[in-house]
Amino acid sequence: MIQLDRIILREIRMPLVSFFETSFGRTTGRRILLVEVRAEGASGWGEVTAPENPFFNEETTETAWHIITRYVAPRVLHRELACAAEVYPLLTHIRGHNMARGGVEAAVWELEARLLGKPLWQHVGGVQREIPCGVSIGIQNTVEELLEHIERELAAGYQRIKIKIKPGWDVDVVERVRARFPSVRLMADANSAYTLADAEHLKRLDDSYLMMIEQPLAWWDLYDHARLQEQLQTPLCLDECIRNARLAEQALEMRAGRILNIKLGRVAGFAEARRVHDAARAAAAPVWCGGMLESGIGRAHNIALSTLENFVLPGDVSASRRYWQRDIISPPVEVSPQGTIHVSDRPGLGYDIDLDYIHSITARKEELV
Ligand code: OSB
Ligand code: MG
Repeated sequence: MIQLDRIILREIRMPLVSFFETSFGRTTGRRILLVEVRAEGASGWGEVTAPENPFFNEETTETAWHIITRYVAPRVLHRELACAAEVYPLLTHIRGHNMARGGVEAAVWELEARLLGKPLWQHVGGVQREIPCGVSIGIQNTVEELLEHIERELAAGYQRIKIKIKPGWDVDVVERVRARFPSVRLMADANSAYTLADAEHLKRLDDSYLMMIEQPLAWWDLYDHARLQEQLQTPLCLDECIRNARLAEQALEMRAGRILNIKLGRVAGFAEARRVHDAARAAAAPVWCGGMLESGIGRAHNIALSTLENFVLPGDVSASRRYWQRDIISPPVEVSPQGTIHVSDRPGLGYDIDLDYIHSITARKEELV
């Protein structure tokens, strides 16, 4: 049984070591909400993965602050929870805002793991001790710069390269990357930059034998993804569209894609992420773990999630140093020369939280009791 006596919400500001650009815009620094939940004198930590602007989905750092303080905290504080898995159903009355809900939900899982003295990855049902890693490389100013970035990440050992595409930065760029790196495991992510009217253009990507094309069409549109998939040889992978396990089942049933990217925040936490994972496994579809430019706390949660059995493809979970001069956990997340992360056996998150550093970059804080 868990009974939360306090939730502490902090907004931290962290500059990225280099800008990250997707089809919807460029990010140079993050405003991240950290959630600390307390019970029995112990703390659990979570991260809200909502970005600064509502361009990925409907959420932002600001909306998440509002939803957690006003609606999430009152529903979970002081309530007798049999286990962390009970948080999700308590919050379904709140429509959408999965990342806000998921930040709190994941913190409760972490707290529960700590109270049990178990590593979070084992507590959520993980089985893999070492996870395969890829990188997501944003849109660059020139193709030469993109090729240099790819070169560097391959030298570091990463097992697959994902590049961001948008109209005007797509087929030609992919072809040049493919020509330069003929045997690299390569994929492209469009973040909803196209419509079905672009099908003929997107078909040209088939010649570059990508592992998959991620979320080319609208963030809410499974139907058109199915129409597009039937015209493409390259598998589609869904990101934005997969907000819960039922949508995952429907997507796979209607063949809107053959692969799923699972993001903890996007599906409102570990309980639903596991159900999405199980739905994909039942449909024989592989999954991998997506990223949202997380700090070390969200990153550690992504590592735990990636240890589940059907996470068979390299994810967007990579070393802290690719994002931050200094991370808020220690040690920072490191990637082996083989492009893997070794999972920590320590209880909970598996990393120490650098509270002094968090304190120094906190822009606002609220204690909910
Ligand atoms: O679509 O996967 C995405 C970053 C921000 C928003 C959306 C996405 C991404 C990434 C980066 O691809 C993944 C990462 O390195 O954290
Ligand atoms: Mg994506």
